[in-house]
Amino acid sequence: MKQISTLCVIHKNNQILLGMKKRGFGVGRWNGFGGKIAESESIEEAANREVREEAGITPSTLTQKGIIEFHNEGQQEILEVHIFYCQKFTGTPQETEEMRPQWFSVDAIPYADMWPDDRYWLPQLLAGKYVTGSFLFGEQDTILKLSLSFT
Ligand code: 6OG
Repeated sequence: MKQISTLCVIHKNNQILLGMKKRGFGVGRWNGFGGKIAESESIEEAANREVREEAGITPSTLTQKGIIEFHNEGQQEILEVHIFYCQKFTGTPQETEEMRPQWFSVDAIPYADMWPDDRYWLPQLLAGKYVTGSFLFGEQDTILKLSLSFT
């Protein structure tokens, strides 16, 4: 089974906006904003909605910048995450029930407190590349295998 999800990287003035996940999947980690697609919306609409819901800002333009598949060892389910990039938005980031947003300099991204895959692709995305790839995770969020290409 394949589950589709979105993840948006917001980049402004040499900083990126990350959210500390306060509950649910990925709790205790900094991540971009995103989540599952609701029925009757496109993937881009979902990406836009998730940024509004989780960060309290409204993207003016969103550009798709990648697709990454996540697999867990011994599990059938595949998570297909569509990566979006946003440089223009309206509003000011607000803490929500799910996320506490904070700006980080691109030179001080808190990779140690993020999903372990991020360090492999986020720098390339910030350099303007389109990211395609997959990760296989084992126990305790260890990466067993990865395959990435940047174009
Ligand atoms: P909810 O469906 O709980 O949002 N996500 C991941 N992000 C990264 N960087 N690495 C992973 O490695 C991820 N797995 C899921 C997708 C889940 C959010 O977390 C992202 C969604 O944006 C396994 O609301």
